[in-house]
Amino acid sequence: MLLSLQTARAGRVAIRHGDGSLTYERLRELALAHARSLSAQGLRAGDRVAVWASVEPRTAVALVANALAGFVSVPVNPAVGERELAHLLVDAAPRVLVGDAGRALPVPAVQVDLAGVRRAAPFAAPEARAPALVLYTSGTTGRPKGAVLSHGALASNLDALARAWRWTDGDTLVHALPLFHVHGLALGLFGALRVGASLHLLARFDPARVAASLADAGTMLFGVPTMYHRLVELAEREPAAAAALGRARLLVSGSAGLPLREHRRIEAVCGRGVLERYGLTETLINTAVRLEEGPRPGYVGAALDGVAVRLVDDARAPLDAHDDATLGEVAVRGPNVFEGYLNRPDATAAVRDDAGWFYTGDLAARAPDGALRIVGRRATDLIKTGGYKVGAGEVEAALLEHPDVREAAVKGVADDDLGERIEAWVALREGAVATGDALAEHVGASLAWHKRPRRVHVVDALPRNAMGKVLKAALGQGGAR
Ligand code: MLC
Ligand code: AMP
Repeated sequence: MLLSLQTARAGRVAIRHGDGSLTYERLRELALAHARSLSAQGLRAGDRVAVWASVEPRTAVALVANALAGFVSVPVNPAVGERELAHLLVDAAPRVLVGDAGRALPVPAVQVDLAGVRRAAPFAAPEARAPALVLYTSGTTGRPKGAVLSHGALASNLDALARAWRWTDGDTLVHALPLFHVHGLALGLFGALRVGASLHLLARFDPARVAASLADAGTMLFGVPTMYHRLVELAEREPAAAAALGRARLLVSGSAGLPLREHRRIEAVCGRGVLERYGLTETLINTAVRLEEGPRPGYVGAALDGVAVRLVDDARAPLDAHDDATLGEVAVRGPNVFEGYLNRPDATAAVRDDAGWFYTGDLAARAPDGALRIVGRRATDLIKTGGYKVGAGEVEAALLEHPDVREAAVKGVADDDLGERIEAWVALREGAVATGDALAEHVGASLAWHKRPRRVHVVDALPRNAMGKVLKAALGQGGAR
């Protein structure tokens, strides 16, 4: 069972948010009551339920309710754009949407009742292979795909992480991540609740608030590199923030590589290093630096218990090298690997072979002890910005939908804060007057806010080779305004 919520000590706080908190008992009671109300509306285990993933306790109740009852959660980014939301609702076809989307949608809306005190009967535990989550993730082109993750994948992965980090019910996790991706939802929310820890759910990431929460009772922090970058900038100015970071038992970074420079700055300012772990939406977490090892800047650790990791060449043949130099694509097999993409057997077959190996697209070297060093990825059209994966093709398609745009090309540009920042180059139609800012807004409204280009360069024409293919490497190399 993914979440039982019954093993925590009496009175233990599961979730603290603002001035309020929910104990484990109360969370279970509210979640069971909510799940029973969905059953009364005819929902059955295996049915999909969209959850408007605003960061607040009622979202946690909805997600926990689905996990307890076997309904499949499809979390929705509250900053989702219209085009992306329409695609998700058609593709996932949820029976209901839980939460307040603030607009009329072609799916019945249901609210979580936080006031009721009704005892509701528990549900039979879902099977290990039963789907628990559908998480939407971008590819290089096309619309986002729904990765289906099972109860067993989540449970086994969280147990392996708990062992790697000695994560226990004595911990308090400071949580400032979105609740619609693996990092904040699977690891942060479900992970904390599975081990019986407390979760301090912050409404949004703000470095000062994170530091205050660590200074208060937090023992561990999960963050993306952009968050650590902003935290170290604060800690270098404010000794109290540095002390708060230093007090934490465990600082973990993932979703993108934490640059060596930031590792060193953090250790220098607070005397504590950051452990990295490496994962994907489709595989959950594959490798992690263990607590006993201590920080290991540049490395994401060795395979988690139960997970098989190998490096393969371009023909997907395994490479034996453990020399920290030979590069191969990371392939993964184990109970953590997803069930496939919803409605997309073609896309699933492209990334997972018949023997169950999942091909990540990430390039890495392997040290003699098995620790991986991620050095890049195969597809340059995949951008990681602030820890979010964004396909260049998806942003280009959104730009091309704007009536003023004739051609568009998008790429990631190195950025100290975001890792990569999305930039776009567009040529306008005859007589069109759209500004770069207006086009960026258009993408934000159509897709999700984090997918908007931070800068749109309006140019006369895109650089192309003799075959007519856009030369992305040449973008921004002069000529572009
Ligand atoms: C938001 N804003 C809007 C808006 N939506 N303004 C106008 N219109 C809209 N529709 C506002 C916000 O309120 C905010 O304002 C401002 O825009 C900036 O928003 P942003 O640019 O999106 O945020 P930013 O500061 O750049 O965010 C940095 C960040 C964020 C680190 C907080 O990138 C983040 O949360 N990243 C986490 C990504 C993640 O969880 N990845 C995991 C993927 S799973 P104001 O005024 O409030 O600042 C995975 C597997 C694994 O990768 O291994 O984990
Ligand atoms: P997503 O599809 O959003 O789940 O992103 C998964 C991708 O994030 C992986 O394929 C990696 O490229 C990247 N990633 C996650 N964790 C790390 C890490 N610790 N170091 C480098 N890249 C990472």
